[in-house]
Amino acid sequence: MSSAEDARKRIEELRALINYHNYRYYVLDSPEISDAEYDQLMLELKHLEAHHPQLITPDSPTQRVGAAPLEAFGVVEHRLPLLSLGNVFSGDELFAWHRRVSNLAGEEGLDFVCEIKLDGLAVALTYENGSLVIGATRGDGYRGEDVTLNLRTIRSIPLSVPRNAPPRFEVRGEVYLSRAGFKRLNEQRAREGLSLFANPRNAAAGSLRQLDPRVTAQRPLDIYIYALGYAEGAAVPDTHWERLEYLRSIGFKVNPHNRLCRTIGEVQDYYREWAERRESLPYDADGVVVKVNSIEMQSRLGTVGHEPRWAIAYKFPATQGTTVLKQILVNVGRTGSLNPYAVLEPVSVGGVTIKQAALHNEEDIRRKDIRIGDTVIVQRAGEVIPEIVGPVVSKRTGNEQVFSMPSHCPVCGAEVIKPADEAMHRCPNSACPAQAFEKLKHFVSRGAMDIDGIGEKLCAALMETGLVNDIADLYYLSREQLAGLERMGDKSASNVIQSIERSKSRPVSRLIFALGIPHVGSETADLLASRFHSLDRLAQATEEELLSIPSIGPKIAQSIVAFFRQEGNQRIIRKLRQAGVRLAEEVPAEPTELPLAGLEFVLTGRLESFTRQEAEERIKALGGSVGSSVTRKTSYVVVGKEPGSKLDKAASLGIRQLTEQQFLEMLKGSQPA
Ligand code: JCF
Repeated sequence: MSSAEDARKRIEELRALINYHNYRYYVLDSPEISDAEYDQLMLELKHLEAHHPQLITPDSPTQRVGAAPLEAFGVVEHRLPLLSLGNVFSGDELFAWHRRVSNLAGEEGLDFVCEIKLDGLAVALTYENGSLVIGATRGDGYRGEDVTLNLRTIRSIPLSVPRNAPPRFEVRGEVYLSRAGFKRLNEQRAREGLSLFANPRNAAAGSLRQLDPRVTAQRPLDIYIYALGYAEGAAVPDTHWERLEYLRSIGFKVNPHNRLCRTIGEVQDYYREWAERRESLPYDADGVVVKVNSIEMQSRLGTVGHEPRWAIAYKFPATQGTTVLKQILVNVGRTGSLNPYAVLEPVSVGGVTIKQAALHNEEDIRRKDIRIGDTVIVQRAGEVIPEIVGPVVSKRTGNEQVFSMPSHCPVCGAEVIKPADEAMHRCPNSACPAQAFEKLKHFVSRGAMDIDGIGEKLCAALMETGLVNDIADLYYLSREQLAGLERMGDKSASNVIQSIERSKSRPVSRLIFALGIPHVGSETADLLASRFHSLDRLAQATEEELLSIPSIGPKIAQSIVAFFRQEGNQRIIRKLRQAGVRLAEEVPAEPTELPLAGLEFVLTGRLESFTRQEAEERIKALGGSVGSSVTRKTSYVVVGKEPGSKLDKAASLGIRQLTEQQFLEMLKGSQPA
């Protein structure tokens, strides 16, 4: 056999292998080989094709990207029009559609195929003799744009299909971007200073309509095939459901969540299920598509205008709406962060009226170019606070105002600071009433001290009446004082007093979290409690000591030290102690848990990083002990400048010696080499 013949064979083998692994990875989402092994196959194929260019075919997996940019897209006449769908928005409308269809269909029992409706854009793919030849957008339904070169870059679109596929056929599908892909793309664009896409749909459309296929190839586009358009030269199944199964069997990516439903009740169930679970999908879905299953019945029902009678889109409640941004106000958070939010002209989105939306921080507002007076797109998802997607720039009048953060705290008037390494502006005044209020709310909340019966309203009343100025004041309230508040009966006052009383014995981890130390969340609080077992020990911890705890970095360590150094916080802790709030765990600290437990140190000579007393304190805080003379029990001798006779003694007994540097390392938690 000639070497050219060998090459041809190997090329075919490699193409089949690569196509198979492509399919495992991009269609089934279930790869069988590593990326490196895949790359190796691809490399070998590219190498062989480079030496035998006459063997390169358009459906080779090496040929997905490679074409030069186009001047413009060509026009593709669709052989069968690409239809759009009529919409229904309620169960009643769905049932009305079902009645119409059933009346036209006569006595026959109909079944239905339900699909997730993706928010992307429709395309038609034509295959001839096993190869993808044309890919086109929907356009006006009759004539679309030829985006073949771009569609070829989508890895879940097969460039070739098995030999048993019809000689000529067309499939339809929805090209989309996952939410994660969209986020990545926009983050990259933000880094490069480019304008952002408003949503995954726009991003997918923009990506597919690129004249340069190399740009499209960089975008994480994907596709689900939702129908067979036509097929020539081979028999195909006569129900929509079986056709989808068939398309899946010849390598197309078909949505696994499709369902065959026997009754309209089952259709309704499918809709309810996915309306509930839509957020769990990795892509945006805007409804479900319901189709009559029988193809014969589909043609009998026919179309009206662009819309088939035999299919309907049952839309999910909207998640986006547009409205006017009236004002940007600023809230002061628990740690003094200035949180901007939008005051909106009330708008109903998916049945919920939205009046406010989160704006995160100044940088975010600037990046999205949101201005006061703008018409904006608002978005709501599940239970989370509504967000502003971006402005509708075409609606600008020129009277919109660029927002900037206030230079002074809107509550206490202190001058605002903006740490360079943080996104948020801050009010640095820890006595700011806004901070006190947020701290109080946090302190009593479920995950913190969990004081039943004290909610936001009572917190506000307690502060307004001056009964409570800081969290510790809670423990000095009397039943009479509480009962004297508006809308507070004797009974509720007693209940609140009881809840406050009960909260005194919460675990120390809860208390640490409840104090609201910046950057200390509940997990960090647990960690600190298991390490120190007492608020006093935590309060005495140095930054180095805290840093020696795995998963505590400089930001948290600094924040803790700064918190306990503040006079105001020390006073609050004294008041808590006085009131009988539990500040220490009953279980004594296990000595073996501390890094220097059981080790005795002897210091000799002068240390540069700290005084002798500081060094001794540090050793003790980590569970070690300090001896005054070197004995056989001494674990380490720390040798400073101008050491004394202790060094000689250590040498004669063979005791380990540490330089100051090694000692410092050890305090940080690592053993000396
Ligand atoms: O996922 C979609 N957006 C989608 C659109 C799914 C379908 O089954 C469709 C469609 C548009 C028209 N079917 C038709 C007939």
